[in-house]
Amino acid sequence: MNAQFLAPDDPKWSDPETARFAVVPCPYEKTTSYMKGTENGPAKIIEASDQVEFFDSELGTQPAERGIYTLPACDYSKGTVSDWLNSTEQVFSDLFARKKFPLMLGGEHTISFPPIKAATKHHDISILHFDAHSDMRDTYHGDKYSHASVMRRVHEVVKHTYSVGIRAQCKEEREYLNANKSFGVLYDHERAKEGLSVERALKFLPTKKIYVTIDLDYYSPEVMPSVGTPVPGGGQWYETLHFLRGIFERREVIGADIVELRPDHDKRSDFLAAQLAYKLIAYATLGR
Ligand SMILES: [Mn+2]
Repeated sequence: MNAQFLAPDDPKWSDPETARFAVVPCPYEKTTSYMKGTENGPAKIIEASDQVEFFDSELGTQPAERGIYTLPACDYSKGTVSDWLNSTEQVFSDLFARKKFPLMLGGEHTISFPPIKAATKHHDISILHFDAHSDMRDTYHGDKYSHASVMRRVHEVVKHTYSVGIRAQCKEEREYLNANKSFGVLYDHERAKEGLSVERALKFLPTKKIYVTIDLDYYSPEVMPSVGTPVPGGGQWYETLHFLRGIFERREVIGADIVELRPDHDKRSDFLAAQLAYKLIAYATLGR
């Protein structure tokens, strides 16, 4: 298996010194509650990236020429939750300090917290969050670092967030959201009726810089079946890309992650995740 995302064939496209983009595999899985297997997500996305074209047919450019290198996968085999979160945060803090654009591949959603926390130490950011679930329980099964609590932890370090595609939440999460006006939500029934509006999203993303976290269960299970907790409804490929491009054109996206792929026999999910990863890289080159 190739260890590099996209495996650029020209070595100067994957030189860690000059590359603009750093892909970080984070195969973290400690609290998944339904179907397990997200720890295999990063390797499968990298494997599928072999089939992604360097040329972007929408932009008419080869974003890979800006340089993409892949770090060794973070190691979660030994240690404690706080060791894993701290060591992961350090990896991203170093990348932000070196002015790289990090793209994290998960892993369960908990592992979005370390890169976001690292980002807040280098940039004033708002978070654009795609997910079927709010992930805003204060704790889940007594665990503060459960996948179901990750956005609650994010709210301890970031003031403004906008969540898209939400269609599964508990009463506590709704009350918490209603009481906090700086956390915007586009519920999935609203997306289905009114579509994704860049203008509406930007009202909740007031900072110049944005970090994007994408839990793949945001997507419709028809296009993204291989997730731990699929929920009916959800976004489609192009409507989401058009929306993302609008955000990238209006704000500076400084980093992103794609989490919760649970690979199975259905390779279309792995490929969607790999193509999405490269689209994020492509959009990040717009105007820069
Ligand atoms: Mn999630």
